[in-house]
Amino acid sequence: MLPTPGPRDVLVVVDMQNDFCEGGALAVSGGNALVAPINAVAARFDTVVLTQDWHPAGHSSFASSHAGRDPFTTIEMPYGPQILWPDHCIWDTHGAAFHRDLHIPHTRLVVRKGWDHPVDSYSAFFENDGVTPTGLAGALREWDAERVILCGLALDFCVGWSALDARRLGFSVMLVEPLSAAIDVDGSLAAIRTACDDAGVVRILE
Ligand code: VGL
Ligand code: ZN
Repeated sequence: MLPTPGPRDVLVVVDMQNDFCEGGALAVSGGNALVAPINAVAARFDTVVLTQDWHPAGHSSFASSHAGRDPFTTIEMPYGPQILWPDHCIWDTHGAAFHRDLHIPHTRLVVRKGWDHPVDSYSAFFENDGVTPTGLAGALREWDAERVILCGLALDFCVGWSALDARRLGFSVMLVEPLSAAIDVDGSLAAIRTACDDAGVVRILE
């Protein structure tokens, strides 16, 4: 069960965008069904942050940017291994827009990530090079946040990586699994659960 939110709790709703929901370019099964319960939970929090995956056309994380490469295969980037994805969340397209029924009018901050052509960004805090900040850590510190509660898409990538970085930054972290859905490529779901458990992320299971 999610505890009653306190004033130093921040809900981070990750990538609830058309391309990650059914019918989208990188659809995560179960995405649409999360919208209503996320709206309901968000209404209980004073502070809500949304993240938005936001890529330029031809982004380096797209398989289509690498001749002969298929989506869901891995290549070596200067910053390490990178899964190649179908083209998705291209800025200013319908796919990059938030789901039309996502309704969190008191959202305090929207963090866009993945906008830099050569570097992908799963985490809401750091790009996939592990060092380039998005700015969210600074905002949370300025707000004197203590605990970060995460949900959204996809559990095994952007939600999970954000949870691990939030722990690394010293926040208490909860990942709400019933308000998240996974892509699950090559064991990615099991891997992120293990990593979260090892890092002290509290996974809320119901
Ligand atoms: C995501 C793959 C590529 C996510 C974003 O939101 O989990 N996954 N871009
Ligand atoms: Zn992306």
